[in-house]
Amino acid sequence: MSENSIETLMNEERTFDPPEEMLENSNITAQQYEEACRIADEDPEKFWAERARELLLWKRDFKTALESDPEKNEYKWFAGGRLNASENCLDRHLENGKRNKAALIWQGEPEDEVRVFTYHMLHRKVCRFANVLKKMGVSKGDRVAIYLPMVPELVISMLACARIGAVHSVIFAGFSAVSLQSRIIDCDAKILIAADGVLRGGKTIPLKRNVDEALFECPSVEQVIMVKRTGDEIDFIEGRDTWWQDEMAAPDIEDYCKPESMRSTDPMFILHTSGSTGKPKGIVHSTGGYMTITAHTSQWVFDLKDDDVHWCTADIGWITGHSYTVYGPLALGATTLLFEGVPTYPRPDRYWEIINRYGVNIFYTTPTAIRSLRREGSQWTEKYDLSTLRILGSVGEPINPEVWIWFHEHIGKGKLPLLDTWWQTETGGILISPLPYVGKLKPGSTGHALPGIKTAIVRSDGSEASANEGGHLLITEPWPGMLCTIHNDDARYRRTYFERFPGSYETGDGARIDEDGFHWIMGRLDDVINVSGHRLGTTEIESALIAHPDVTEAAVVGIPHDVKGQSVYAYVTLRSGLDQDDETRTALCNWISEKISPIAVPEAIQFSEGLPKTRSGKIMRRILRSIAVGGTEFGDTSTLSDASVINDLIEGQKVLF
Ligand code: 6R9
Repeated sequence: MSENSIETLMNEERTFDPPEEMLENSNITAQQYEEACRIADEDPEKFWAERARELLLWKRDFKTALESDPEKNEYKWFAGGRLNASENCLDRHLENGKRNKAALIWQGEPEDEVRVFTYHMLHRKVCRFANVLKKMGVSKGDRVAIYLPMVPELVISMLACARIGAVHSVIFAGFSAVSLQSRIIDCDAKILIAADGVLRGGKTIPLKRNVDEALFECPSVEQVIMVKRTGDEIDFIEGRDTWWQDEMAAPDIEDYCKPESMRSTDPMFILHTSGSTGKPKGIVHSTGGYMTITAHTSQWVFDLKDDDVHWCTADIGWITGHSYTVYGPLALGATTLLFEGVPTYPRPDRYWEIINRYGVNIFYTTPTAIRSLRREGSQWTEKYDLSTLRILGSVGEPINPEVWIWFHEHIGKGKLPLLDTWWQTETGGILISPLPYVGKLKPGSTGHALPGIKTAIVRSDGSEASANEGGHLLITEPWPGMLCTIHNDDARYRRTYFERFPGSYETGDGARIDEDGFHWIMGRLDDVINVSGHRLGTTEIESALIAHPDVTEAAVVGIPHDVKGQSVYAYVTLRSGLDQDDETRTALCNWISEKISPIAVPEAIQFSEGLPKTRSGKIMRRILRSIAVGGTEFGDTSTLSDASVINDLIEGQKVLF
């Protein structure tokens, strides 16, 4: 069978209608949606220009929506326009009646630690911290690295950078010293903002050691501003380190800082991608395009109203937290919730307790979190009244239909729209997603591309795939919020995203579009397994395994096979207390044969208690592939959230063969 016919065997047929009673008050009705699609088709630039003007405060209007140079793959959004992201998220709300409403609710890991900032309070803190940065000599265009846990100072630091036009580069606090160092060096940061430690699952994890180790070889960093979180003893390096609270309390720091007038095309931040493959890329986003896509999608996809409490559980060290904890909700003047802890501590009801406590309206999370909570059982969800919820969202990896159904049934009570949103660090905001009150939902599908976003599925030779045929997912027209480049590596930017399929942006994901125009993401293309010429998406097999009542988590990889080219190797986590024996293996093989096809039946099933995941919850298949073939070299494992699972997996593999 030719390489071009990526086959997909997933045939999910259940559909769910949007709740009609909500339609009336929604930000976008079915009719408005049709109209938006029409305008966006006829004149996409006009569509985006209208959205940008409607959603943002421009200090100077832009001349053109898009200036493009396809030769260089340069796409400049809203050129000539001037704005400031922090002013858009804060100042303008002070004058429109929101001064005293909650902008940010922070729930610390300890249940009694809560801090609430009104727009007035957040504005004042951001201005003061912006003045601290200025006093340290930070100016427009300088890079500031931020290595903080999920505390309010993280949000304040980002907005303060945006206020003075400094480019922030947030580095996830779970990263090791090595990852921290390579990211700081890559962006050449002048200042580092860090904390003494992190509270996680009832423990404290030291951070300052990583800082000192990383800064051994980061000559660009002049000062380190330290936030006190755990209070643990740290080595304080006089002259280089200073305390956040001392800097903020200094008598010469004023309460107001004028927002810098930024060009729409000026870089706003750098964020390194998760590093599941190769050297991390410093994705650069520009101000006007990025702010437009985050505000736009918050308003349309999440139907966000300014009296909503919006909770995105993703860490801010990841793009989802940037766009949907910080910039999107604050640009629209809503209340955003920031949670420091983990879903299962002190009990597996933590998420549901928080939703109940703060009356959360929109809840956006990851399949990994939902899978782990599903594993704990639905009894935890039943303890709380979750009736304030209006919209549920999922992001980051394919959500298996069974997990979707569980989330929809137990949290959405069988009626709330559950939106599976597809996007990437590079895209800035959501590009493919259902809208909550428009059209049907299909569990496991990310729905249609949003108005103004054009997608295509192509075969390896660039020809368009037919309906339901899997292939490369491309975005064929530029959109606001698309990355401007890879920091310091324009050539890699062009090579990675535009070389293989000229004229389009290559996402690196495999997908198919069904006869109704719904997108089904099959996972990264490097996760596709080719068994006897049949291309099987890892997701499909994993979804089928997870649909088995005994299984809570599964990951599959391809391993070389003499006859079939590749065969399927499955890692399976069973519900607690079940027998990890050959009988269960046979049952699972029969199940796969029945649910997908005999082609997809795993050659080997290894039972495992945990899987290697990045901090953002993505399974590192590279490591699983290596373990499956008896390998012991795993390359860079610094992005793993828990490296100890590797040894257990190696032992498990040895027993199997
Ligand atoms: C936002 C974010 C991007 C990659 C992307 C894809 C996977 C994201 C998904 C999804 C299936 C979804 N991905 N959303 N896969 N369904 N709804 O996750 O950004 O960390 O850059 O990852 O995540 O493979 O290419 P990022």
